Amino acid sequence: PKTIYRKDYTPPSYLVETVELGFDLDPACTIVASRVQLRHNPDSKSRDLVLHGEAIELVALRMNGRELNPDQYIIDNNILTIRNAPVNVLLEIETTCVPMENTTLSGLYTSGSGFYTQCEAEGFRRITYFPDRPDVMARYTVMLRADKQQYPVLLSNGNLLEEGDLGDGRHYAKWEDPFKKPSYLFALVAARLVCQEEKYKLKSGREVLLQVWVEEGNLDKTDYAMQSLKNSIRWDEERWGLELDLDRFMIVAVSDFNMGAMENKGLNIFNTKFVLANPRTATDIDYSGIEAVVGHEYFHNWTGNRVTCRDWFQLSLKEGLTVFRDQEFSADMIGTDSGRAVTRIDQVRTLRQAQFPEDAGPMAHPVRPDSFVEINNFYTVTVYEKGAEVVRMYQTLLGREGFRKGMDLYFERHDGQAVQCDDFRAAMADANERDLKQFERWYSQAGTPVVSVSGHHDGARQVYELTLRQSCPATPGQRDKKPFHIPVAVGLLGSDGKDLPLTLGGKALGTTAVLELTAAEQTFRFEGVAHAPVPSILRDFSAPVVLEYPYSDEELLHLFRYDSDPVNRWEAGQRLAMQRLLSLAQAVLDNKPLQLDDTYVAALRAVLTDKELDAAFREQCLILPSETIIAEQMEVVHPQAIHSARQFMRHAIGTALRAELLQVYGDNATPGPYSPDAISAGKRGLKNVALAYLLVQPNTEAVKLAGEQFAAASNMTDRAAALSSLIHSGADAGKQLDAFYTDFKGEALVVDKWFAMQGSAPHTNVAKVRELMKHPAFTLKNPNRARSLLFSFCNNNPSQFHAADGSAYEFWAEHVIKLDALNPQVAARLARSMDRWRRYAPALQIHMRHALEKVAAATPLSNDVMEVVSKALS
Ligand code: HT7
Ligand code: ZN
Repeated sequence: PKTIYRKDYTPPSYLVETVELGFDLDPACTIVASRVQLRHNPDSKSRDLVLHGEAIELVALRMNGRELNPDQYIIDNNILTIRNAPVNVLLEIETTCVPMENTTLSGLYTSGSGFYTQCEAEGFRRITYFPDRPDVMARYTVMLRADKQQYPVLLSNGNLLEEGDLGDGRHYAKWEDPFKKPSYLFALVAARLVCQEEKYKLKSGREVLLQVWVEEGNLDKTDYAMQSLKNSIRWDEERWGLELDLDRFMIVAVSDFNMGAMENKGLNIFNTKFVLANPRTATDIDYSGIEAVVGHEYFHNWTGNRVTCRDWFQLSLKEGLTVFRDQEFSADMIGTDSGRAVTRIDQVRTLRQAQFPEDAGPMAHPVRPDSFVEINNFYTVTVYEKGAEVVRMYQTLLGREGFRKGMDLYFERHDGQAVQCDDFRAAMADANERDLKQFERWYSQAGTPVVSVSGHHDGARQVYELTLRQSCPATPGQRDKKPFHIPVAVGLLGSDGKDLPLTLGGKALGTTAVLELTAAEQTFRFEGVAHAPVPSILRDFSAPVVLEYPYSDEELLHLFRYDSDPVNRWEAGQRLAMQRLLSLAQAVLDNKPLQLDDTYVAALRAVLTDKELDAAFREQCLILPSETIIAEQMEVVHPQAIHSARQFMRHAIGTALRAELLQVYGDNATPGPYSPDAISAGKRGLKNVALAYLLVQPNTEAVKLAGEQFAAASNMTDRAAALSSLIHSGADAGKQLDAFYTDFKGEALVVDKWFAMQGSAPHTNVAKVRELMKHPAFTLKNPNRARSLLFSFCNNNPSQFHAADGSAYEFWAEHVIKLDALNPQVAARLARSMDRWRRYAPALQIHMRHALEKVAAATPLSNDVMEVVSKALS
């Protein structure tokens, strides 16, 4: 497979002015007719007109009214080239495709009884021949024709121009998108759907029509998506001054979908998982996912659609920025400082759980990659989540106001354009008259920087010095790294736990100072510090780095008790836990007795029982670092030892704090009608974490409690948590599992939960997974279902996935290959479960290598999977 390099970018030889598309929709053979008006691009020297096309049949090709014979163009490797084309070109192209056989879910495909499209990143070429690249922006008019009975709803981007009957049982709808857009934002839907709709008044007074389209029977699950959409529209107006530019905005839910959702102009297409919710079927986490994803796709309308990417290497320009925007939206929707901190803690967890490992593994790449084989493999936590951290750092460095000025200038300069990450950085720098040259390294250098800090107190001079050193580990293709521009937010705590006022170079800085670390080593001198303080470093996780500081237990306990920055308060608890988890894992390996000290338990007890603290924050403090996060801290990973250590610690906590946990369990009931608001969700979260601690191992009292909660639950959060606790403890939950399935077998998203809970339970071995795969509800064809069992097992059940005999690796290889034949994008995601194989104990590595080699040798194999496994093996 061919590697594509960022440095090889050349402008398109032809630009497209208008596109008219006609679809005769038929699952077995859809005819696509396109009329494309092109013009030579003066920025290009080439007169070769290049069109992409994949998995489609060319029926006819006319240029400027004349049929082209096969000797007047070349089709090679999915590229159609017309050499030496005239300056003005009208192309008329007829192609066919087979939506019902399109299991890749890219391009035009069928799901259930409807047609749907997914064109990002390179799906439009699976619909028609076209210069399918994001820097070719055009105006689209679309005519849809289909059987009226089967496909009563016909949707595309923009505004509905007309609709009517064709007389032969078929009907049509004509749509026009007034905004020019890249082909990846094209969408159509033809299906039997119903919608919740509402007229909504923008701040300007203009009225817009909002619609949420779902399959019949799901209309009782659209309220939250609609509410989230309205909140998103209002928030974008209020926080950024950005208005919805269309008269109509539609969301469509589809159950077969590769990712979360897609921001097609005016016609967002969503995975049902991020639309459908009612208290009976959806958990608090589902509700907050819906809010975030509805927001995310809506915010793309400006950051992605109005201003788009020049090329796919710039993906983080839209994704990092839009994730940052959805994170801020979710935090603002909660509205309290403590709620905001809880959302931030979640973000830090995701970074450590997924992004740091990616940045240290074979697929490590900069936020703006330099090369790829398959672009679909680069919709990563690095591009999305680290990209969002990079955007957040601008805000930390420039302040909220400065950041807003930068955003305003970005839109002023680039509305309607396809641009680069550098253009965003330039807008931030220019709007604030700041030099952000060095900041570019966040885009160009992969790897997680390490910031090592040491502190020195000079009592005589009343000076406290912090010396910061930065380094960054080598990553594939990048050995030596230059220093980053890192904002490090710091506070100093006195012995009473209060923040000290900070003075640097005679300047008073309040109680949190943002230090700008730009050199390999820098020392900052705080003046007027009478006694040695405890430093609280990297407050609010001000940069995506690993912080090293030789904290003593006493210092961490002090921070865990007093830090005014809730993120660092939580962090101190995580460090205390991590130290213990690592020692316990070593003790397991050395066959030594396991013990948990009272000091730690007492610190946890204090947080658990502190009613001044929000329930959601207490819940976060109670959750121990995951097995994956612990593994990242070990030189050689022993998954069973990690699992035993963590289980031991959870059991010890559950036993020592039994009385307090029971009290908290009782205190945090949420009687009355279900509401997904942050306070209620926080209470449920704390209550259910308490239940999980009480039920680390089966015991009569806790099994009874969980059984009662399961039976009496009035919402899915409590029901699923009770069942999950039972299954994860190893208690006999057969009765509840059957009841759950029987009650919810008609709700696909709940059945996904049923599989996922079992897939991730530590008692589920590979034989059990194979058995579950024989269940009539299991299918590899639906990505949500495949993810629910296979991904849960391979990614969230480390002690079983890494079984000593390598049987689960074989299972993994077999299913990566099977999935690849259906859906390479999903297969490549599963392939990534093995990324960190070189860090495991040697005996496991042998099996892992063998499994990777088996996949690499499979034929045929998609570029998607080939890229992942070959990078893992190299
Ligand atoms: N921009 C969207 C990306 C996306 C996607 C990419 C590849 C294959 C399928 C896909 N579905 C959606 C989603 C987003 O970030 O908003
Ligand atoms: Zn996005």
